[in-house]
Amino acid sequence: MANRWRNTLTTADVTPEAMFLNRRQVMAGAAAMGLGLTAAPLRAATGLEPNSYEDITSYNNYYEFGTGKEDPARNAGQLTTDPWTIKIDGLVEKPGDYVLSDLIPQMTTEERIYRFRCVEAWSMVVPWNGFELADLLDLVGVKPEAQYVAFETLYRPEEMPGTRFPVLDWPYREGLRLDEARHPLTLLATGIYGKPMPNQNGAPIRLVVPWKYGFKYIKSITRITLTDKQPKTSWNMANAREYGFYSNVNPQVDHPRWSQATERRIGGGLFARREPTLMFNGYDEVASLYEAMDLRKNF
Ligand SMILES: Nc1nc2c(c(=O)[nH]1)N[C@H]1C(S)=C(S)[C@@H](COP(=O)(O)O)O[C@H]1N2
Ligand SMILES: [Mo]
Repeated sequence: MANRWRNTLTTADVTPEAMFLNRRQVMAGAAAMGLGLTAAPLRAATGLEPNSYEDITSYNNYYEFGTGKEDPARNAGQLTTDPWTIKIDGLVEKPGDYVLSDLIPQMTTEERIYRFRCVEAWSMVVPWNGFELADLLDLVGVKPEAQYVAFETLYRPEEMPGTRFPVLDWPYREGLRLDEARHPLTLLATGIYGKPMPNQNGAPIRLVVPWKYGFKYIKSITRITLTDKQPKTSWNMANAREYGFYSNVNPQVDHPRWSQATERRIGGGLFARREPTLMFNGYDEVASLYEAMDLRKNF
């Protein structure tokens, strides 16, 4: 695609493991020269040092496995994720049940290190592995009448203890406008840190839309529907006043019950200073998608 988004960073640049090696090398050289150098400037230069694999896979939201942050890691292991098919239907040229293991080799997979901002005012940085949703949409052929993409999570009560409780109207549902879905930042992720997606993070495949709040990142996707109507979405159905369809990260539009101006970075320690939240989570390149819209009304 002509407008593929480019990420010049890989985890090799910024992982704690790489930092450790790098620091050792720098320190060895520095010691020889009698200088007290450390590798700290590398961290500052990127601003995107990923959270540890441990943080990313132990502090989760996945209500099908319980509403506590530790419930998904504890309960999602029982989910069967292989074989996995995704039904792609609605306004597409080639509808069908697509087997994930046949689909992935046809996609250009890569690593993307993105900021992640949950609507609950915490954040992480995650090195995702995945492919652009736009490439899948091109493969199945979107009909000209389509304006939105709707997504559904698997609903399998016997493996999902959290679905016994009517916290949300199962299955979990999400949606994007077609131009958002086609944006080169938007991914379908199949892994983290180069490893297959852990169940608690949405195995085997989940959405990543880095300029939106985390609840848009629907996990364990089994259905993708192209439609001409704005799809129903789980959190909006549960509480339309608190959770809008767009859910773009926006420090100027508070949640009715808390401020969105700042965030707490997971892994920063209990007394770490809160960081300012950035408009569109820092991904300014999406601003043109919303030029004609009042983002207070379309929150
Ligand atoms: N199916 C499903 N997808 C979901 C959720 C969920 O409860 N069920 N929680 C959402 C919320 S609120 C967030 S913050 C992110 C959390 O992703 P993570 O656990 O990988 O950090 O997943 C989103 N996707
Ligand atoms: Mo969230």
